[in-house]
Amino acid sequence: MNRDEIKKDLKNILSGKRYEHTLGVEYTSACLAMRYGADMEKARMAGLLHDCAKSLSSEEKLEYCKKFGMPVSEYERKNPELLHAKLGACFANTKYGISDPEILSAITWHTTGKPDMDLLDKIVFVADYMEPNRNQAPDLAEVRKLAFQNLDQCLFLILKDTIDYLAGKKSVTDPMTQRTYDYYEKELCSL
Ligand code: DGI
Ligand code: FE
Ligand code: FE
Repeated sequence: MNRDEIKKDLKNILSGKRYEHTLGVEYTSACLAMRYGADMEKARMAGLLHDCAKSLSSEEKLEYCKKFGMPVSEYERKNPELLHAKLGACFANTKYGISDPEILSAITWHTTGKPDMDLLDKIVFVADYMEPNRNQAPDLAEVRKLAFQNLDQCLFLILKDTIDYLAGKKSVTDPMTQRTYDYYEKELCSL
């Protein structure tokens, strides 16, 4: 599908708010790609599709994982919401015809991050958190400024705030979110 066809489909399957968020992540990913010299078209496409599996119920998510033969960790089984990222990459590939591994990787890791992310992974991760329609998260002004100054420091601040937020909700942090945090803590401290 081309971008217009993808947008039309997303408008149909996502709620109005989620669709607006999706467009926000598309634009913000494009801006960060301009700043850091990433491929802008890939950034836009990854931003556009990152939440394409978000509207499925938890049961449907688990069902599709089975269908795609996608392994589900113990933690994901308890928090199926997290699966929208990996499933999003499956749909980007099978339903929307995206085969570019960098785009699929950015969609896959947009919620938890992962250690040693590629530039496009980082861009979509950060854009998802700070796109203009977001207004709940702490430190948003600082995150938005830092995003254009130092992408790794920005990434680390988001991970820290996410882990603090989850601790406040008494939720357990996904092992991958924690590994990502630990990796970037080490990396930034060794500079
Ligand atoms: O899909 P979005 O809402 O746009 O954003 P997202 O894909 O980053 O998902 C955000 C939610 O995911 C937010 O409520 C925090 C949650 N999240 C991120 N890391 C973890 C997590 N939730 C759990 N339970 N564990 C995590 O490690
Ligand atoms: Fe998401
Ligand atoms: Fe999102």
